[in-house]
Amino acid sequence: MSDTPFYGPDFDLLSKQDPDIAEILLSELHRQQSDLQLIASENFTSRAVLAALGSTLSNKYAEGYAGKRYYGGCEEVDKAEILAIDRAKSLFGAEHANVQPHSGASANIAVYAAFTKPGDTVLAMSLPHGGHLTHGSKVNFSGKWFNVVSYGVRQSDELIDYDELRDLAIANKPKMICSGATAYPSLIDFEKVRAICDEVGAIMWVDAAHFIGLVAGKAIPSPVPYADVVSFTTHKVLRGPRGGMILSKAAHAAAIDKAVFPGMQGGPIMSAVAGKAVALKECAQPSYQKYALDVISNCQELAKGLENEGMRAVSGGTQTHLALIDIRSTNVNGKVADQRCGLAGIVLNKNAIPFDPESPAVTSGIRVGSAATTTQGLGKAEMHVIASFIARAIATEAEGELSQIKKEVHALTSRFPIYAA
Ligand code: DSN
Repeated sequence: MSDTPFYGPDFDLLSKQDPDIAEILLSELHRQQSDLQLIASENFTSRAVLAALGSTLSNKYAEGYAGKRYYGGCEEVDKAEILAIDRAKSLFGAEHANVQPHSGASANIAVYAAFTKPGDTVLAMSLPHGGHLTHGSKVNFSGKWFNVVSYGVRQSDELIDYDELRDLAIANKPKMICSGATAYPSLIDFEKVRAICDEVGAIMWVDAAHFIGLVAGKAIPSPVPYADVVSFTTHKVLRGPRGGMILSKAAHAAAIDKAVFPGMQGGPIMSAVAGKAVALKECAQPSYQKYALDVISNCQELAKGLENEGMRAVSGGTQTHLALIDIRSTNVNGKVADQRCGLAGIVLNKNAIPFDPESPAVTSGIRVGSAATTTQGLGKAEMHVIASFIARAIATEAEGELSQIKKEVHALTSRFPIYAA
């Protein structure tokens, strides 16, 4: 296919063998290239990572760990896993790394398995205040199997209330305290959380999925020196392959490794493990450190732009890669805003704001992130253009105007090509 230089000869082969799937791959590439990707948990991984993902390592079963596998023929994949582990330990200054979790949720299941038993009490951030399903939602294993007590943010400033957290910890004596969220735009005070964990004898677990890329780029403080265990995904700001990872103190290494395999997973996805190694090498470059700083400044600019358009950034702005926007001033709810933006070629998600009067399926907010657009090369000026696109899209249900915005979105993204020839 002449317009798919990115995919190369293997794509030509696929096009002949399975045109249906080839067409989907092509359409998805075009969607990612032309629309604005503002989902805070997404990014554009490098071609080098994609090459590792699409490699023959996908064929290999490697249950166990390097040098202690349950299958023969693991000499080469062992090398990839050892490189990934060494790079993770070096990048984050961690005593131990497990690079096998298939996803963030898988990594979190392993953390529960390593440190708790069903029925134990765990303290974690409530989902409506920005937490995650695996932090105790009643529809998730965490909420079904554990006694999860939730903490939230203060209504006055929408920041974590560490006094409330300490009071809850003293009252409930949790086995483990989880910090980390999917929609919290501010930094977490890990020193304070460590002090609370020490006071009540709890394991300190940080689910760093959202912000670990900013830590890797040395743009925000690291939880690694404080936490017993840090879990995360590798595909958000970190810009690696879809997958998970766990860092821990050396004292917890055996428990973590046993919890991942054979506790929770069988064979690791070795192509993804190799992809993680590639991404970690990229993250150690000075250019990635600049990227991480740019992600934050772009997101701050986007939040300012949306505030200039009359919307309100939760907690007054952002110190990270994501902003949570209260859009009640527009008289449009999150669900409708999400749909209208989608029709205008702006991909974001509706999101509950703290103390949201609307249901989780409707919400009063949107969440925007700058990881992907920053990879694409957009800067501060473009963030203000994006804010005006979002404001115009939310304000109209007219198909003509939404199509017009989409044209302008595509004109903008065409100036910042990704995965180009
Ligand atoms: N689904 C991710 C997010 O969008 O934040 C969290 O796992």
